[in-house]
Amino acid sequence: MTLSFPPGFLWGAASSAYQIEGAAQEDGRTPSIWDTFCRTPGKVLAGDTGDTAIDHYHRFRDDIRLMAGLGLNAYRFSVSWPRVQPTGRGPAVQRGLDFYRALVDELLAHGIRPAVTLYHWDLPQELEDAGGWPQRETAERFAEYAGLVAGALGDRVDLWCTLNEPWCSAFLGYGSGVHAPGRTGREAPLRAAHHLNLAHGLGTQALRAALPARARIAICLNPAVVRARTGSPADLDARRRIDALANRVFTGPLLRGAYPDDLLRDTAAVTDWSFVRDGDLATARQPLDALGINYYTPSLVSAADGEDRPARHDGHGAAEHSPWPGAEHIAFHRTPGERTEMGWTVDPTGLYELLMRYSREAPGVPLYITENGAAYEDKPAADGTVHDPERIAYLRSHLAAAHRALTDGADLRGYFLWSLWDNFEWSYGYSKRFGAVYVDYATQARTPKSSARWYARVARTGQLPAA
Ligand code: PNW
Repeated sequence: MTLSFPPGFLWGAASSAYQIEGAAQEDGRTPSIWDTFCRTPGKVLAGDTGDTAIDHYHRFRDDIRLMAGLGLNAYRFSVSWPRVQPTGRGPAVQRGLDFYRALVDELLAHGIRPAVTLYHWDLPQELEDAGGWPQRETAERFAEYAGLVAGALGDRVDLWCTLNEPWCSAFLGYGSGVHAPGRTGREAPLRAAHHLNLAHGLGTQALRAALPARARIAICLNPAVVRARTGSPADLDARRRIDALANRVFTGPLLRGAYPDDLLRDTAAVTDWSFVRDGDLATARQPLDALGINYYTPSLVSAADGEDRPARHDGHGAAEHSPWPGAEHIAFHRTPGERTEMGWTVDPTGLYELLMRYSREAPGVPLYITENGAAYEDKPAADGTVHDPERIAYLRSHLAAAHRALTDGADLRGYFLWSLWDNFEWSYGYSKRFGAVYVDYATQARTPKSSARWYARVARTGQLPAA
């Protein structure tokens, strides 16, 4: 059966600055924590960096033409903080802002709605040197930066996202250390999470002050779908603890203005939370115009003592350090079923569950799927075409799950495929391909895969055909 999506539904794709732009040393851009991390031996597979990436900085006009040819009506990209404000402080660099204005103009000229993410993990290195996200000042600097970008793009962008996946910034960046800046610790990720919540609040205030009333401000979370291996009280408690550290550590402050009591109890041996100052939680809880949900795969946990190590939060190797402060004893298990090239199980029901959960927890707040997609081992055939039926099946099943959530009352407004092009996949470098468009990194040639053509048809018609 063909499934119809509502008129006005956004059909987009998502990307982030460091993963696609390249031009790392051009026009006044300075290093971010990812430039530094990539130069630290052993952190990124094969020593890959985003120095050139897919050279989108120079090829954006062609890239947008291709996007328009695929019939997309929205595009989510991120602004590189060190391109706009190289030291993380002080005035903006005009050439940096000019790039994003030109990009936005090109999108609008092709009828594509821009959705801007302010922070997709590329903190200016100078701010990390001053302490990074575990320090309060970083949240204040973020609000200032948000105001600069809003001043430059506010007349033509009406969809804004403050932070992308603050869980990854806090817990992979300062807990397990598999993401930049590669620090490990137990209290540091919780301090970072708090300052990210504060940054969202202060940043939203700065955006509201600078943007016209029609602007819509959101945050993009990667909520974990946490399943317990058995129904035993111990396994259910493991699920509760991971849910607190993965999800409610953000949605508590953002939606309710408080950290959950069970989280405070679970982490009492790690921190006294004295870095939370009066008023911070009220600041974090700003009215949200939308909530972005990034979803790839669920997690399966048990209270058992770590026989079967996590496949999921490991960077490209085995994480030596747990990203779960106070819950290090909890075991993560491989979920049953078919897997993508990341080793992530294909489980569209997880997406349905998230959409229904956040419909309940954030009543009245429109939802967007701001990332969803899969990596597969794509290879061009002899005639140069790239055939990726697994990706089509992945997208189809997840769009069907999204449709089911719509039918069941979720206020879902759009879907952004991760990602339009193959790109720099963080600690995996260029070894994992998430694109609907194949990129030959030697020539920078772009070749739409069969999934791009399939998705284009869905986007153009608003109809999901039966398999
Ligand atoms: C997200 N984890 O990253 C990001 O927003 C994208 O930039 C990225 O390319 C995409 O998903 C695919 O990985 C994640 O270990 C990276 O839980 C790691 C995790 C989650 C999300």
